[in-house]
Amino acid sequence: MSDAETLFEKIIAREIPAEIVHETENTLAFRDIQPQARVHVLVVPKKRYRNLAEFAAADPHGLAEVVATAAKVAELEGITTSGYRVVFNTEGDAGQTVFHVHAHVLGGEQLGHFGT
Ligand code: D5M
Repeated sequence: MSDAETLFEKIIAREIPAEIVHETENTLAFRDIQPQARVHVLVVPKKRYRNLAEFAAADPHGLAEVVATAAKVAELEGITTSGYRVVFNTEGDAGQTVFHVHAHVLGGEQLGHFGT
């Protein structure tokens, strides 16, 4: 893993602004600056891992906390019943651009279906 700081560390440190919607001891949830749905929130662990693979291998309990925070965000946003999607873009083909693992929580409208 590269040691280069990402902008998410700066958001966690409150060095750059973000619209924070929820915080726990080990996670932070804030609105995506380029929303792809009416509700689009990112959930990050405060400790940095490059991607889902590194996070799952090094800290499965932390991963469970991030997923639980994603579910909490859905509850706070009022989309638990209407439905939502949780996505971890991982590396190049998935279009990961920020190499501090994050879950996208998407909902608040009918989402495009993928798969068959
Ligand atoms: O997702 C990275 C996401 O991070 C992408 O949807 C835009 C979002 N982003 C970029 N800069 C910011 C700031 N400053 N605040 C909030 N959200 C931001 P990826 O899965 O890596 O493509």
